[in-house]
Amino acid sequence: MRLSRSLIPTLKETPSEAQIVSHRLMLRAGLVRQTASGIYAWLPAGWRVLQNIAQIVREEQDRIGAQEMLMPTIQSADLWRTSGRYDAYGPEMLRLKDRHERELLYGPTNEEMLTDIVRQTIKSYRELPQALYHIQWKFRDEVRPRFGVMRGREFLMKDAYSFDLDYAGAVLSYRKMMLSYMRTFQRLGVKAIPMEADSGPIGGNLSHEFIILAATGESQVWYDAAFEDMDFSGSNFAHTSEADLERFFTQMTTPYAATDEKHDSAAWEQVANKREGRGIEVGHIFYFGNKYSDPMGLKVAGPDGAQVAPHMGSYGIGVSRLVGALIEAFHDEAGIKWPDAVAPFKAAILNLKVGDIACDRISESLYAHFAGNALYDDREDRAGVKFNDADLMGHPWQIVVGPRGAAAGTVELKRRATGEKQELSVEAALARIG
Ligand code: P5A
Repeated sequence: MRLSRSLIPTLKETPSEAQIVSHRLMLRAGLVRQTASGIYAWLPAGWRVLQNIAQIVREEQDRIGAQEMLMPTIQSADLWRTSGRYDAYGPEMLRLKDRHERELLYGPTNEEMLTDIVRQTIKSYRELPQALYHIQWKFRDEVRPRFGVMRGREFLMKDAYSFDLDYAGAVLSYRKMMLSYMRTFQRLGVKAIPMEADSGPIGGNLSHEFIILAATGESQVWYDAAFEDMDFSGSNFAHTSEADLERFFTQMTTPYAATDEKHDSAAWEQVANKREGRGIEVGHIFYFGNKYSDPMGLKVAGPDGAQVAPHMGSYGIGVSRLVGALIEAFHDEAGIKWPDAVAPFKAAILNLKVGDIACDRISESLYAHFAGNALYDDREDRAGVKFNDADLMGHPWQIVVGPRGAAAGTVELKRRATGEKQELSVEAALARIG
């Protein structure tokens, strides 16, 4: 993208409505704009980040055999009456009426809808297990939308649903999903600790939240320092056997970790290396057995011919919340420091003298080289403005093309994460970026 023709409205001033750093930086870096309370438009750079995160989530869901689909945002109230949740869900649910006075709602989650689809399509235990997911907008009329996209009213969630014949199968599905989540967060460059959690309006009796540590997090967390030393990088869990999965699950759930809701002072006393802090909930998984299959009449023929209600679980990742959470984890005073895996652009090309033949030639050829994955700052602005904006936007690499270097065929390459700068030939710079 050429910055002179892009809608990336960076701001010099700190917007006064933003209380936390990620919200401030999202507005200042031109990633989002609020269009109504708790509702955001994703501008081009923000949308690219959101899609990059969604793609990593998608790949890790696919890796454990979950199937991607897409369900609508608008759902019928009658569907929710069949599970008993239409009234129970309360004022967080946005209720609508169509022109025929039929009651609809903007989906806060999709347990009912998928249970109904599976009820109509799956008849035998031979078709189980099934795991399905979609990445779709949700609406929850939060009392206090705040912190930008972290607690929005409309937000993007990856929600997956599993259907198994029995408890043992459902536990396996749950563990696979936990594994997939750990791999997802690992790829995003953050450490998310699974913590035992209450299941709230989703229901069930086995539930874990995935919490990223951050000073501005909404949850108070208590955890064992053992989590700080855990590292899954380099491990390949693609074909994990049942026994491996059990070992992994035990490893992830044995050290103490809890949020306010589940904190147990007696158990906490026993922890040798205590850590406390604030955290952001980026994912939440649930096993809830027959909570939906029973009332909604989802049954399949079991091996002995008897009709059985499948055991279900649901598994959420806050895709849009993760954009904020990642910025909380990766920033400095100057702006965002995107991890390579999610950055909107791999590199920024800073042409310090637009109109200079050598600067223009090198910048244009670099721009062509990145084939859309670079932001070319071709504005006729001062160098200082370009440096500040590039730091603010957080591209992993900055390639600075100035007249003196350009005449000699060199550029300055800056790594945003470390601040390290090098004067290199164009070829060497490209080789370094890889
Ligand atoms: C699991 C998938 C569910 O809804 N049903 C389908 C289950 N779980 S959850 O914990 O309520 O939500 C899953 C994740 O979505 C994110 N999230 C939000 N993100 C931004 N703004 C919000 N208002 C919001 N509410 C939930 C969280 O990351 C949560 O873990």
